[in-house]
Amino acid sequence: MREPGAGHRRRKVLLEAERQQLAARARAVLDANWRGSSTVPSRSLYPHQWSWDAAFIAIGRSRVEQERAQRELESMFEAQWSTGMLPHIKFDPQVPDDAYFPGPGFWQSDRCPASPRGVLTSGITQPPLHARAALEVWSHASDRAEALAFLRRLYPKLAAQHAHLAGWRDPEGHGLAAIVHPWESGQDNSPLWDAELDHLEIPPGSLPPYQRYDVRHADAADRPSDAAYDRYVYLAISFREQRYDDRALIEQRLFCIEPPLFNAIYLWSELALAEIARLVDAQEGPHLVAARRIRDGIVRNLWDPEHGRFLAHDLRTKRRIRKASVDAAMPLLDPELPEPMAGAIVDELRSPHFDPPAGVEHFLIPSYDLTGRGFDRRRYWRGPVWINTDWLVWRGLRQHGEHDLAGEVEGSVVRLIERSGFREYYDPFGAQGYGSQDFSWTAALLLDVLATRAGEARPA
Ligand code: 2M8
Repeated sequence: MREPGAGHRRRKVLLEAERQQLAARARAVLDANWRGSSTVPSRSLYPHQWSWDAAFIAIGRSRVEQERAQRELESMFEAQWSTGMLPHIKFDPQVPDDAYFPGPGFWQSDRCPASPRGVLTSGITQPPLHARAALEVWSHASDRAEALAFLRRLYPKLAAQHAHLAGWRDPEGHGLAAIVHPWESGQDNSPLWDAELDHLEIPPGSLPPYQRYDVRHADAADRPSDAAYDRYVYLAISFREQRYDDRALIEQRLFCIEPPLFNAIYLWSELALAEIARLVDAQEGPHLVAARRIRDGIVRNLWDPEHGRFLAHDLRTKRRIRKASVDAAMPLLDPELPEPMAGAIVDELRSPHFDPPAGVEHFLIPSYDLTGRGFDRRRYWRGPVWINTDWLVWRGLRQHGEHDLAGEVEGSVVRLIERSGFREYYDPFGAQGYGSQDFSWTAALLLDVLATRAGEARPA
């Protein structure tokens, strides 16, 4: 293994004034994206509320403003379906129809009996980071009584969200949750999903004409290809015909995958749910049992001993997807991940798959294997560095005592933002920013990193 920590990647030394200035800029981004009761990920590209974005945003916001952090999560849960499913988008009725595709007219959630009255949403979900976010909001709160009341209001909704995943998304009883669409993964355009999308046959005439609006707000070279979009739309239309009935979505097996990222977050949140249950005088036991099941599912079904790495498991082909992505590092979020597995993740992050030879200026952590077929340094989820996946891995590394690598990831986060602003994603080599500008989770998670660092700098 090579010497870790090329100079440009080490933990960035920040003067207090620089830290405060960066934090003020981050807060200004969040304030500009605030819409009265929630935050848009981006004013141009994503003008509604997104599910896992809301969780990241609440985590960062809780460092500076308890009330808005709570509001962010409570607003998102107004979109929850009676099945417990938390949709991946809650639409803002004030936003014109041609501001985002696919919008509410495409999803037609109001035709589904389980959707919430008077709130238009998508019909699929996203990684369940919300219980963890709620716990973070509570733990940073200055008004503890208000934070406890917030947890009491949210707890049954969070529990229903998890019960939906356990009850409907685990057809094989693996203890894991399966996703039915790349949009559910959060890493929509990752090469991880290529083979499954290629396998989809779109019957002639089944795809209505549609207009992409994303390429009006971002360079087409940064965004998914038209061929990928056709497949996303085809899957969503097939689900719409079934009124997004989970049983049908799972049974069809059009796209049905158990990814490490989704499930590691699910586990991390289930552990948070146990803590929340304790705080609100509910039973923590069922959540600890559920967490154990998810942990066993991850270790039994997603660990590939041959490659020494976690891999997504495809329920259609019954095979693991043998590709390396940042997704594979997420089981570090489990505090009880067996040490040899945690060690294998760290070794892989330091290998040429994610870390080019010393001397080449680069930033951690590319979203996809630098040596893999399909790697693209600028295209959405196919290689660029994303601050949310960096932040998740950073938290996981710290939890496992891997402070050197955590410091390098933190250094990359700070340098990327200093060089290129609050972008949606960044070139792992040139630091150039891509996708949207003034992107909310980039700003929010920087606030968390800076606050963590300030807390550590304070004398005990
Ligand atoms: C991206 O996904 C949306 C679809 O949900 C899109 O491309 O239109 C992804 O990066 C996703 O993870 C994220 O939640 C969303 C909003 O930031 O954008």
